[in-house]
Amino acid sequence: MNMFSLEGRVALVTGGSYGIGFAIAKALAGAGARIAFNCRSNEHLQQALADYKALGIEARGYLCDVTHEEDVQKMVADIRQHLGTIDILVNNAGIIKRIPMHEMTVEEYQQVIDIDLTAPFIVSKAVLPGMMELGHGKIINICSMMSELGRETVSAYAAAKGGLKMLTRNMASEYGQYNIQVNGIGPGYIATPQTAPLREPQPDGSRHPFDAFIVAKTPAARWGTTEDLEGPAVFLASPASDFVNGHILYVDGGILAYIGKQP
Ligand code: NAP
Ligand code: GCO
Repeated sequence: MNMFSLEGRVALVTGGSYGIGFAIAKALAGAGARIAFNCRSNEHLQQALADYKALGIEARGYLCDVTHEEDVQKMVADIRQHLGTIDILVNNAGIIKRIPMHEMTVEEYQQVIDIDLTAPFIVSKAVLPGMMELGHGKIINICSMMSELGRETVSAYAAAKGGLKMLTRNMASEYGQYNIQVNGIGPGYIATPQTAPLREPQPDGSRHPFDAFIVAKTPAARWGTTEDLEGPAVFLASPASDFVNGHILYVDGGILAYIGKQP
């Protein structure tokens, strides 16, 4: 089982202050990795540091917007100085804007693209030289159902996550020769702050229609939890996946395999 060990490894999880990123960082720490994470809000940062500490994890946190290349490079250099060269990068930080495309401004569209697609390029570009020096590395890009499917109001997000799927495959193609594996995790619908608006009860107390829709569309007949992503993340971050490259691992309870229940 030591093929799943991350002892001696240094992991950076972007957007690791809560939600999916926090769960993945917790799992990587549980497998032995030293953890660095970043976010934009000092309030989130301080709360996350306390939350990690409560789990016995001495995480190193950074206030850093992943779209700011200079800040990202400074963060990577500081991690190298205090924890060591980054072995594992999880490009998790992301946002969504749910706006009908004909009503979405170019600025709103661009902000989603900047964070969800360009930032994984920026952060990966900052960590790849160190991984090439090490002679190994793991990059995990957090994709989405929207890497494969569309739906109303999420045009920018789907464009970004579709692009992230191909960025993942291209990075895998370009850096496999350096023993760097680049894969994606495609979560299904996971209960986090990002999807809270899709689950909250209606003003009259009734169930959110999207909540019922997703449960019906999922063979597992439930929303995913952040814990559902922990094992897949450890697998793709560990030597157990050294010959897995360019793969998007969908952790979706079967949504992509299922046509849906007859009404
Ligand atoms: P979330 O609850 O909204 O958390 C997002 C995290 O990213 C927060 O820590 C946030 O902290 C950070 N962040 C956002 N923009 C950032 C930026 N520019 N620079 C640095 N940090 C930033 O989201 P989530 O549900 O955990 O999702 C995490 C990732 O999984 C995203 O890429 C999302 O697209 C993807 N995903 C989510 C689901 C789902 O159902 N929840 C499914 C598939 C994929 P600050 O606001 O403090 O910066
Ligand atoms: C939405 C949801 C989804 C999830 C996730 C699904 O509005 O449809 O936010 O996009 O976040 O990406 O995999």
